[in-house]
Amino acid sequence: MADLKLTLVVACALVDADKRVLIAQRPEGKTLAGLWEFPGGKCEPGERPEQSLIRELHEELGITVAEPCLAPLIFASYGYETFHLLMPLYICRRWEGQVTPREGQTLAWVRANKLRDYPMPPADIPLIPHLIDLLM
Ligand code: 9L3
Ligand code: MG
Repeated sequence: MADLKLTLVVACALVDADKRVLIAQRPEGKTLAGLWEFPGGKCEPGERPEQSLIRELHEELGITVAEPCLAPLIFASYGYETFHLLMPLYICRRWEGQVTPREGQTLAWVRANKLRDYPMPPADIPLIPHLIDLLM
């Protein structure tokens, strides 16, 4: 297999008081439009992954997360045609501000054992059992 560019993307499972997880449906015009994902995005050069995730959560959802509230759970790894995606999933149970879709996404709070009802990008799907183990 050809050497693919490694892309680090960070993602977060926000968990509410009822142990439901936030997923976001990628809007029209973006890659993977229509699929439901754990919110997050690309880690920019020079950013630590936690800083990227805090930035992405603020940009996409309007919330403020303190770094100690991010706990790493598991890494996803997926080979797309043109790049190799490496994606740590963090859990976050505390944040400030109201979760608001700021980029045209549709949001859903879902129990971990119902996540499979939502079509997800291939990188996100193997993360589901880890959330079920943690939350159910
Ligand atoms: N991606 C997959 N699952 C996720 C996230 C946040 C991102 N949970 C993929 C979609 C894109 C790439 O990573 O191919 C970069 O994400 P974005 O910057 O378009 O959100
Ligand atoms: Mg994103």
